[in-house]
Formats: sequence, C-alpha cells, structure tokens
Amino acid sequence: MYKFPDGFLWGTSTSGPQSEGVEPGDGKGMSNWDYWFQEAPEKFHNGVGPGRTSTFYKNYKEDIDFLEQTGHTTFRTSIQWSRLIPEGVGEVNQQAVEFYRDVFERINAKGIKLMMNLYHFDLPYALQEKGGWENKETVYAFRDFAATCFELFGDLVDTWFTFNEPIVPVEAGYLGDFHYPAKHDFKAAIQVGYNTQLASSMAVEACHRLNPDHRISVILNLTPAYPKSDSPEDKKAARIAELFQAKSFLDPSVKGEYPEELVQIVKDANALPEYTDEELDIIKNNTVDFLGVNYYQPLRVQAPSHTGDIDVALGLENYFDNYIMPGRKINPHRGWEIYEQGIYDIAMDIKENYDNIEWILTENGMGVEGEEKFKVDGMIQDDYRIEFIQNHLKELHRAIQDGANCHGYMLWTFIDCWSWLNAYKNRYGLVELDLETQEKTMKKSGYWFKELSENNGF
Ligand code: BGP
Repeated sequence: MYKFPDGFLWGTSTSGPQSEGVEPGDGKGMSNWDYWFQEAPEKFHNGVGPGRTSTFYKNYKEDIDFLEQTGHTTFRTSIQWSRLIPEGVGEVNQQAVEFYRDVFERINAKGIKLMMNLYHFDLPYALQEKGGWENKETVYAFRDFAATCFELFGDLVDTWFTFNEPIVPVEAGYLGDFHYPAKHDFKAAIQVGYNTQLASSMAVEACHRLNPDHRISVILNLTPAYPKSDSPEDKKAARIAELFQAKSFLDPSVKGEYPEELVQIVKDANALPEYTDEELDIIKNNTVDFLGVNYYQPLRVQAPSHTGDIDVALGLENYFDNYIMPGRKINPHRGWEIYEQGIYDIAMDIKENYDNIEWILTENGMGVEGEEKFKVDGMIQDDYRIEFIQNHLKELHRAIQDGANCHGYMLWTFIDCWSWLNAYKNRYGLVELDLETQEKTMKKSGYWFKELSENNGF
C-alpha cells in the first residue's frame, strides 16, 4: 500500500487558454496564440486552433460535475488575461468577471480547493505588439492584471500562482520556434526571463498586500539534468543546463536572488538584462509561500559540440547538448522519456537546497495519440495511464518517506484539452472529449482516480 499523508490533495490542472475556447462577442481580446493561429494555422496540428477546445466557457456547469465524479479535492485552472482585460491594460470585461465568479462559486460549493494561475503562456496580443515580455511595460501591466484578479476574485480563490512554467515561453519563443514570436535571440531571451521573474515577484507583493490570508507561488517545470558521463565536461554541461532551465526561476522565486554562477555565464555572454537595484530589491523581498512543481521528463545532457567563442545565435547550444539515452523508457506518442525517479531527485533537491519548502506536484501526465482505439464498450481503457500515475506516485511516496514536504498530486489533465502547436494530437484527460460533438465520457482512469483520492493512496 502507498498511503499518503492526511489531507494530501488530489486533483488535476488545466488552463484557461487550453480549455475555455474563444467565444467571439463575449468581449475576449486576442491573445498571442489567437494571433499566431490567425497568421499561421498550418503550424497547428490538423489546423486546430485555440478556439476549438473543450469549450469550458460554454459547458462549465456540466464540466464541473466531472470534478466530483473523478474525486478531486483540488483543481487548478487559469484566468485568461485577454478575456478579463482584452487590451492587456485598462477596461475590465464584465462578462468575464461574471463567468469566472460563477465558475469559482460552483467549484467552491463542491468543497474543492481552488488554485488559480494567472499566466499560462497567454499574453494579450495588444501587449505583444508593443514588444511583449521584452518590454518592461508588460511587467507593470501584469502586476496590475494580477492586482485586479486579487480584488475581483480574492474571496473565492484559495491559492494563487503567478506563472506556469515561465522558462517555456523564454525557450520556445526566444530560442526556439514553438511559441510566438518564435525568434532566436539569446539576449532577448534573457531579458524576457528576467522581466517575467520581476512580474512574478511584483504579483507576489500585490497578493500579500491585497489578500494577506492567501498563499501564492509560481509553477516551475523542474527538469533535473543528468550528465551523460562522469567526465568534467559532461558534468559542467549538466550543471549549466540545470542553472538555465530550473534554477533561473527557482532561486529568485524561493531565495530572492539569482545563482552567482548563472549571472556570471550571462555576463560573459554579454547578455545581462536591463535591470535596476530597486527591481532586484522587489525580487529579494517577495519570495513565494510554497512551490508548484511540474514534472514530465528529465534532461539528458552532454558537453556541447560547439566550442570556441560564444555564438549568440546558438543560444543554449553554446553550453550543452541534449542526448538520447540508449535504452530509455519513452512515451512513444509524445516522445518524452519516462523517468519516475526524477520526482524523487527534485524532492531531495528542494529538501536539501531550498530549506525543504512546502510544494505540490502541479502537473504530471501522459499524452496519448489515437486513444479511441483503446475504447471497449464505450469507455477508454487507459490502463497505461493508471500505471504511469502509480509509478510516479511510488517515487513521490518514497520522497515523502524521506522527508519531502509535498502536499499534493495534480494530474495533467481533467478533460482532454487543446495543447499549443500539438492541438489535439495527444490526449491527457481523465475524461474523454469528442471534439465534434463535445460529448464527454469518463475514462477508466477517471474512475480509478476517484478511488485513489478516496483511499488517499493505492
Ligand atoms: C506543460 C504545460 C501544459 C501542457 C503539458 C503537456 O508543459 O504546462 O500546458 O500542455 O505540458 O504538454 P503537451 O500538451 O505539449 O504534450
């Protein structure tokens, strides 16, 4: 038996842009994703854009009933900035206020602890046009958006998050091609990362001031980086990968400052962002109350093949290369390595190096393509998902036995939802969605998750 501590939270996570659907006429503004889809629909799997989701915006009353049927004691989604404040700053969309208040009241009425994230990769396009996260104006706009949310919904939300996986838009949008604006610019990437951290710290400050009884955090994808060998070159590469991909937000969020080693690397690359001492004080004085941790896959790292002078166009490849470990266990649909022990290693890092701060596993999950082929008598028999969750929970359980301060497990995701460029390619839900009819059906894992929650273990 794997029993979890009393009061351990069981739930799922989703996000506004991935579940609500766009409802023209209800005052929602355009986000960076809506814009990108309009400009380049061919980039999106099967040409399915952010308007075609599980349409939680329309069907939330029935959808919320599934939270009970799947045994949720907690649930996370996000407020879409472009729905609440269509231009990013200024006027608040009253229809959005009514929508979110009704959703939150209904979830509260079921006794489910509501966790609310403020930014899940979705920027109002009006701000993107002015430079997006490269421009400090976006930082102040985010602070004001966050304060508006605390004032409008503080009575209904239990726990707040500022950003989901803030490193992802930095890497995917400024060092790669998976998020808008898809440019390769190392210096811009560093500025965007810094500005995002500053915005997060400012939101923490606003929450503590406006909602002093509430707790607030950030959600980080803490991919551990494992070196290919014990050679000093591979170990150094893994250390740098970890600094960029995990510690760049973890240290300022929890400790209030950037790791010295990382600052030096950025300095050497001539890529220090524009900052002020007042801003660094804001980061220093507004650390998170606990942590949200997403875990899907580890990083396997080797020394970079590029040597010599830093080539700014190369970005992170100046410092490390990823490699595919022979014999690794892999989710063939998503292409991601499955390595359950990563959870344990993250837990021990938090315990040893971050004062054992309290944390919640806010995302972990298995995306599967063509799930309908696993349907028997009208229900998807997703034993592979149950096994995936169990195997990860065993490592989480071991970590808790060894002192990890983890208070909950949240699966990605609740009802199959839309996902960025992959759209509906991979399904993650406890509840199946028929995209054409909007019919929703519990998967086997949905029933199993309820038992898991009721037994507080398996
Ligand atoms: C996380 C994101 C989610 C979700 C998930 C699954 O990184 O926070 O938004 O998309 O990954 O990833 P994907 O849908 O790309 O397979």
